[in-house]
Amino acid sequence: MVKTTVEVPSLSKVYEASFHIGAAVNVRTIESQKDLLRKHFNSITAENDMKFIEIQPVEGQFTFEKADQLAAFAKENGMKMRGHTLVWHNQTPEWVFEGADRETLLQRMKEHITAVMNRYKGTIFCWDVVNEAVTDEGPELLRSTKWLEIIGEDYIEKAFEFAHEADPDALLFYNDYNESNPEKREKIYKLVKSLVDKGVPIHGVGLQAHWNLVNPRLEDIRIAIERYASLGLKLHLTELDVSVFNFEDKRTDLTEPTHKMLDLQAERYQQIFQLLREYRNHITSVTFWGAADDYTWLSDFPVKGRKNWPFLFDENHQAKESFWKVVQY
Ligand code: HAH
Repeated sequence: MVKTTVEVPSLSKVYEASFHIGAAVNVRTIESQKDLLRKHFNSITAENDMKFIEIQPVEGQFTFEKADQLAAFAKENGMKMRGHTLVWHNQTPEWVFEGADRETLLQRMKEHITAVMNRYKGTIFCWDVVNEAVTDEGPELLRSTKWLEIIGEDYIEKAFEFAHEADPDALLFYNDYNESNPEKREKIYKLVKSLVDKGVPIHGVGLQAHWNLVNPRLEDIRIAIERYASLGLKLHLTELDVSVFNFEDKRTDLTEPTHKMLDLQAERYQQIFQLLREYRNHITSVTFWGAADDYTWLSDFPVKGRKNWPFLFDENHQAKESFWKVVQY
């Protein structure tokens, strides 16, 4: 039997007692996915529109228009909003680093953080203050970036201090991907622990959770959750998606997901959410990096133009098998 819309429960209501359910959005999807977002999600994150290059493309010229539209959408619909992101090596304009010594760059960092956080005070309850500062492999802990090169290792704690000064009520997160990989997990742990030990105002770890049908292993996800939770910080899944392509799957010709993919995805989502429910005392927010399969960044990453179907809702915003496995437990 075909399930009709009325019988579909609200995802965020089902999870109300456990954690917020979020979606990454942009100015197009708050229109095209409006009904779906309102029904199933009680939190949003700007996919791109609050990144440095979008908000301050030229020094001192703040372009808040798109970010404002997203913040207004959150307010109108009584949704929470996560802020993404203040200090990152990507999507940051060149001018930020041009001719900068340590003091100049710290000043530019502070001005940006203060302006952006002030504007969304009261709307945005938490910020990914620093994104992806840790290396994926090799002996170095910190990724080689202009922030590190020009300011030095304390650029991370400075970012958190500026953020805390700008909005003392905001929850401040360190956010990263490959967060469940054992080698990178220990690096992230080490970095965050050093911040906590120094008394830096940090309140949570964001696990991006860009996962696929088999990787990372469920057991590695569990260990990562326990490891980060042992620091006494809140955990958010900040960018969850489950790619239907495993690393070795090189097909580029699919116009729809195979039945096998969708079955495996449903089973995977079931296992993931069962695990997340187990850790609901630590995990307070679970955000998908999109809402439905009609729009996902994965259709351009890592293979440009290869369509992907990573969410609980299909291209027509209908509940997939994965959805039912997540809400029926
Ligand atoms: C995330 N990086 C970013 O946090 C987010 O801002 C962006 O929209 C999409 C994904 C994940 C990532 C990457 O950008 C490059 C390599 C690996 C992982």
